Amino acid sequence: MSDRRRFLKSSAAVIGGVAVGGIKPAVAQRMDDTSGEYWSLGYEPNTPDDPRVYGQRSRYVTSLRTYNPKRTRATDDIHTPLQDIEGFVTPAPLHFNVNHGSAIPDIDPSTHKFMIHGMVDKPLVFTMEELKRFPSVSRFHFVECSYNAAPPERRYPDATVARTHGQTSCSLWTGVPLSVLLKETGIKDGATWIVAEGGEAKKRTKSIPLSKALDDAIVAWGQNGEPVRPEQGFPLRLVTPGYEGPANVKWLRRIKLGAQPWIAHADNPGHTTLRPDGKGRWFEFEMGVNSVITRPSGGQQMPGRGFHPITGLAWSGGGAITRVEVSTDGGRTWDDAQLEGPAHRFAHTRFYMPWKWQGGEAVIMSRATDEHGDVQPSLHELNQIYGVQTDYWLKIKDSRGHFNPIQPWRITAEGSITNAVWEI
Ligand SMILES: Nc1nc2c(c(=O)[nH]1)N[C@H]1C(S)=C(S)[C@@H](COP(=O)(O)O)O[C@H]1N2
Ligand SMILES: [Mo]
Repeated sequence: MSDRRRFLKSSAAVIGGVAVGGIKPAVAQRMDDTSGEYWSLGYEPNTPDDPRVYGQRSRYVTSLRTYNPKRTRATDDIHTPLQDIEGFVTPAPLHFNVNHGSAIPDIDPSTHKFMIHGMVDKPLVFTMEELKRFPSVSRFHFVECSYNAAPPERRYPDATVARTHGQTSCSLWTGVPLSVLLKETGIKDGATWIVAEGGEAKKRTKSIPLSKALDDAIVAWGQNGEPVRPEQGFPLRLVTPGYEGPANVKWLRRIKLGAQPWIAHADNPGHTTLRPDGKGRWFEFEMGVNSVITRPSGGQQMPGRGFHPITGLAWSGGGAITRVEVSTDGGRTWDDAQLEGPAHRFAHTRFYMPWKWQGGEAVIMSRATDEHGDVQPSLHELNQIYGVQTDYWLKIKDSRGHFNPIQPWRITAEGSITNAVWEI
C-alpha cells in the first residue's frame, strides 16, 4: 500500500469514527477505491469541450487573428491583433501564422523523431521522450516574419496595427538548447552551417550559421506552458532568437551540419533587403530594432479628449530593448517612454507613456533602441541608405523583408486614426 493510500485510509477512519459525525465512511471509501480517479467524481462528463476541463476565454472577449481572404499566394498569412495584446506575451491562439504551401501536419509525438547528422562525430536520432530527458530552458522570444511591416501591408491609409505589424508574436519557449544536443553528437572540424528541415509535406528547409546553433538556438516543445501549438510546429520547433521567421523551422525533423549553406527552400533572397544593384541579399538573419504604438493605433477612434496613455511594443534581433522614445508631434520632440521590465533579450517589450489628447491633430510614433545602441530608423533615413524616394516603396511589386522604419499614426481633429508612414 502506498504511503498516500495509507494516509487516506487512516485519516478517513478518524473522520468517520470520531470527528465529523455527518460524513459517511462511503465518501472516504470512494476516495480510496477509485485511486487516482477521485478528481473526476462529480465532474462527469469529463469531455474536452467542458470548459472546466480545458479553459475558454470569456464570451465578452472577442479578439481574433486576421488575414487577407483574397490573398493569391499559396501561403497562409495570419496576423496577431497586436492592439489587443496585454503585456508582452502573445497567447498561442493569437500567434501569427505563416505556412508555405503545405497543410499543417498532424504529427503524433509518440512516433516523431528528430535526427542530427552530417558533419558530426556520431549522428543521433531522438524521440520526443528522449529529448525531454535533457535539462530544459524556458525563454521569452519573439518570432517575426521577415516580411513583417513590409510595404504592401503598410501601403493603406486605413491599415490597422494588426495588418502593418501583426507578423510578430512573443512566447515563452521551452526546450533543450541545440548546443546541448550538438555536444552529444560532436561536431567535425570545418562544419560552419546547419540546415534545418520541417516535417510538413513540402519539408521546408533553412540554412543557418552553426554559430547561432551553438549560441542560443532552442529545440522547443513548449510554448507558454503547454505543448507548442500545431500551427507553431507541434511537436518540435527550432527557435533562433532574434533571427528572421524562416530560421525558426517548425515541425522540426532533421538538422544537418555542413561546411557551406545549402541554398535551401527558405534561403531564397526574397526575404532580404536589396543590394545597391537591386538584387536581394542571400542571407540576412538578424531582425532590425523595431517598435510600434499599438494603442491608440490605426483604425481606432479616440473616445474623447483627455487622458489616453500611449502604449506599444518594441523588439530587436540585436538583443534587449534599452530605450523607447515617443513623439506626439510628428517627430519634432521625443520623450522617453517607460519600459515594462525586465526587458528580455529577443523578446517583445511593452512601453508606456502617459498622454493627454487635447483634441486637434496629432501624429504619434515610437522609436526603439537596443542593447547595441542600434536605433530604429525613420523612413527618411532608410530611404537615404537605399538611395530611393518614398515612392519606391509604394511601387515595388514584391514585398521586401527587414523593413523597420518608425510607424507614425495620424490622429485627426475628429479622433479617427490613420496610417501616416508615407507622409512623414
Ligand atoms: N517547417 C516550416 N517552418 C517554418 C515555415 C514553414 O512554412 N514551414 N514558415 C516560416 C516562416 S516564413 C515564418 S515567418 C515562421 C512563422 O511562424 P509561426 O507560423 O509560428 O508564426 O515560421 C517559419 N518556419
Ligand atoms: Mo515569414
